[in-house]
Amino acid sequence: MARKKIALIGAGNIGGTLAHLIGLKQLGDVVMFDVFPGVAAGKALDIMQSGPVDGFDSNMVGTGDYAAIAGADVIIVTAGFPRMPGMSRDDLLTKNAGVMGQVAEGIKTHAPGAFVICITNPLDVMVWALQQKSGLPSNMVVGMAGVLDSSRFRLFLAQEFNVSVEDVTAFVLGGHGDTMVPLTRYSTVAGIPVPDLIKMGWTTQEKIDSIVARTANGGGEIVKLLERGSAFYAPAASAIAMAEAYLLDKKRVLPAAVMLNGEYGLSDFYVGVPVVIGAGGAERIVEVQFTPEEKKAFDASCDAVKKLIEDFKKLGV
Ligand code: TXD
Repeated sequence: MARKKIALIGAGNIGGTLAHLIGLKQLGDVVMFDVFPGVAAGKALDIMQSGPVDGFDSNMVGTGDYAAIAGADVIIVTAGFPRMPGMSRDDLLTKNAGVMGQVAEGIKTHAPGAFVICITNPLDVMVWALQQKSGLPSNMVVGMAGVLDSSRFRLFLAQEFNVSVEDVTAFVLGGHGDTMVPLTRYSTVAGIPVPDLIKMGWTTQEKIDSIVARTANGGGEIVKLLERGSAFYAPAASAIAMAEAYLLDKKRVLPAAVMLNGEYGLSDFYVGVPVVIGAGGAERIVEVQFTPEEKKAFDASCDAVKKLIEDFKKLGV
């Protein structure tokens, strides 16, 4: 069986880390596209030169030509501009909207059969724009944020309980970052829900509240430390988990930004919900029952995403 082909649009910090992980996990060959093709080609060659040491044979190339992504099985999009001092959210929206237009055109023309994972911020509106502009079926275009948010939540919970991260599951919904909605009653240690762990004296509600706040601000905490750029190791690992679920038809249940088509009584925009990812892309959206409090938080998160989409539409890009 021929190796799978994975195209990375954007060869920055996340793009380079994605390529390295794809090699180490032997997921397939890599094409890295960037407006700076030399950066893409340099990273591709550098990573490929680690293959003999680490034992992988992935072919990796860097390019500034969209034709090279032809026939890609998976495309991961990180192309775009980060927010710089003095830039408003609208400035970022306008700039990255333009980028998404080019990326959508490239995908539509050269790899319309791919499973597309968008990472570029502001995530929920960018993945929506990418799907709308490319015209790909919505089950084949998803956004990565929830896997990262829940991974951060799992780490902080594991540290609080002094148990392995492997035994902690976390459940988050809603938009990326600030408006993320963690459902603590569905977050567990080896199946024991967090509210029960509070009753068992393992932690307190106050500690859980501060972990939730730290998780929602997880990206900001890293930006502050790095001073130049944003998180890239955990975001890359998270997108790879989604790509693997698709390529291996694992049918994993992962939180991802997907187009709602009546689920949760909502339609026509992307927001983070649990979804089954397998060979059919986003195969099935999981609709959980909310308590009134959870419903309020989820609605507020959806309203924030919808407002950003409206702002985006007003830009007329
Ligand atoms: O959870 C999440 N979704 C996120 C999102 C977590 C962390 C970071 N998140 C966002 O991912 C971040 O706010 C950015 O919007 C993206 C990519 O982050 P990265 O750290 O990789 O950014 P870089 O290093 O600036 O890389 C961006 C690359 C860079 O090489 C540019 O030259 C390239 O994008 N770029 C383009 N490539 C192709 N086509 C166009 N038009 C283009 N414009 C810039």
